[in-house]
Amino acid sequence: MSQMSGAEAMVRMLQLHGVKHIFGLCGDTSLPFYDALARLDHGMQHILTRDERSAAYMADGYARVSGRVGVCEGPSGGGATYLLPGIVEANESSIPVLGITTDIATASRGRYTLTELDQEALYRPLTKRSEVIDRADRLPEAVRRAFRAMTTGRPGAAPLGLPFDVQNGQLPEASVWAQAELGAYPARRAAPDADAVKRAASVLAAAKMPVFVCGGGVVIAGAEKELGAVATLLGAAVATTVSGQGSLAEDHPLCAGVVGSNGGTPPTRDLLSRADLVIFIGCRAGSVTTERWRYPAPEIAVIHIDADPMVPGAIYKTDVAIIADAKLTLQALLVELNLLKKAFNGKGKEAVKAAKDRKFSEFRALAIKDDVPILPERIVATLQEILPHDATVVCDPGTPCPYFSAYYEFREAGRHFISNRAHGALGYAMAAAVGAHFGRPQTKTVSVMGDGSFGFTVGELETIVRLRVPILMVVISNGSYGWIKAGQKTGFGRRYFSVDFTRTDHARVAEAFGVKAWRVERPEELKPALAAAAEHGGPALVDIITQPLHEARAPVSEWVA
Ligand SMILES: Cc1ncc(C[n+]2csc(CCOP(=O)(O)OP(=O)(O)O)c2C)c(N)n1
Repeated sequence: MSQMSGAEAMVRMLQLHGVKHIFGLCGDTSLPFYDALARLDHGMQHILTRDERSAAYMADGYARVSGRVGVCEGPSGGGATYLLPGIVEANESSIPVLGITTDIATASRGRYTLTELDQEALYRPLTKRSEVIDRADRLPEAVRRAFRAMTTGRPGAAPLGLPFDVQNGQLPEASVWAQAELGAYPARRAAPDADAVKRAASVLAAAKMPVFVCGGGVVIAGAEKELGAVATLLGAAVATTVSGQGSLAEDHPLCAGVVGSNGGTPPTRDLLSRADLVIFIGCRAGSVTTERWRYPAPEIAVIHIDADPMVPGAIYKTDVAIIADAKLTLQALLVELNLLKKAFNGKGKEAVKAAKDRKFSEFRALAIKDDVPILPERIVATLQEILPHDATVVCDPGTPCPYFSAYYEFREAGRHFISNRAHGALGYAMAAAVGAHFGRPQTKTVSVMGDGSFGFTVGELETIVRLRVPILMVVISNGSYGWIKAGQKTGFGRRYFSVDFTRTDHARVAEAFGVKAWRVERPEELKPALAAAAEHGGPALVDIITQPLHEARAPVSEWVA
């Protein structure tokens, strides 16, 4: 029987699952794996990063736009701990990311070996499945297990530890096989219970003003078309969470936009408050979406559709819970609703128009102002003017996330907005935008970051230049950890403490790495600079001296979520 090494088998297993890109950083325990990547003809591109945190965020951004598992890798010890933030974010955001962490040899365990770490235990509470592969001949089934875990049910992350001796061990070639469909998500969709769908249809038929609140689950399930059809039949408004943007095109007459404390505005909150039934889809109804469980009101009637059985009923008493894939459920619901032969009028169009007119007239009044420093509203409006409809915008926490959630209209359904809403760690957007570019290279990818976030991730500019990644980077420069400063202003009597830092010249930093860069201080310079940067064929960065968040009219109702 012909044999291959564990390292070779890992490469082949990734290939068989349709992996095309691996984001990672080298290490001594990874040498056999890297050698197998160097020797074999596999058609995968390895993207060398400058920090494992970035590698995991890249894999996350890649998975979000491509619909495929994102793969990142790093060595034992510091590699495994640095990979962790991105793997946790992906897991909590229901995004399949495979984290390969190479490890010391199994025989060296317990002997104070440099970089030794219990990787299985480290990741176990934070991922769908955590495993360190202890024997080369068990490697193929462990990889298959990880892919099954990541892409079925609620998608999530799965780390795989790959000890040095397992990489060098031998296994039969015949055991190396995969089911390629598990490389994409959601795989093996679960159909809804027919009785529950019937009950949901009758509850919907009795409602006067049903409103959908869609989380990330609609886009993850690729259920945008089905959602549009059901909402149109019902005439029901569709609101989204920050992660749910793209559930419906935002210029659709039924799309109310984002609700919640981060990107929601009083007009959208008022719309939601008028509902007599809320249909949550792929949405955990968490603190941000519901403004700490106040909107919608706790006594509202609820239909909840989710792939995770623990979600419906966690916060709101639920009239009908459907544990299934969102696309299949909406398809079934459309059939049931049509059988009722009823003319529905969910009052969505009028309510959405009134809410949006109010929201955008307030926004436009600020967006045209010539204030110095430049207002965040003006930055959003200018990017809206110059970017193509199919662009992907990746936002960090701070100023970018609420502003783009509230006011940027993503005019195509699907994944065009990305933010790390599970943990909101600073320093996500630059790396996630790199991953998103590799996942969908034919469209423009933009990352919008605070200057705090830029500081977390600046080293990755080298990766971006080395690989000529043509993303547009925008830095909102305000010389402070603005979100926290705003919290000190509103909740702690303006006692500003340890939130300000020196302003960096981000454009010059970028230029030193070889990135084409612009620094913008005056509003009239903004559009020409952003347009030139967006059209520039290579990596580009625009550093914008911006109104500090604590002085802005931010679409944020609570600074502590
Ligand atoms: C890793 C990490 N540490 C701390 C925080 C807490 N935090 C949330 S927003 C914020 C300030 C963000 O500052 P910046 O990136 O400059 O954006 P701004 O708010 O000024 O627009 C901080 C420190 C966080 N989200 N992530």
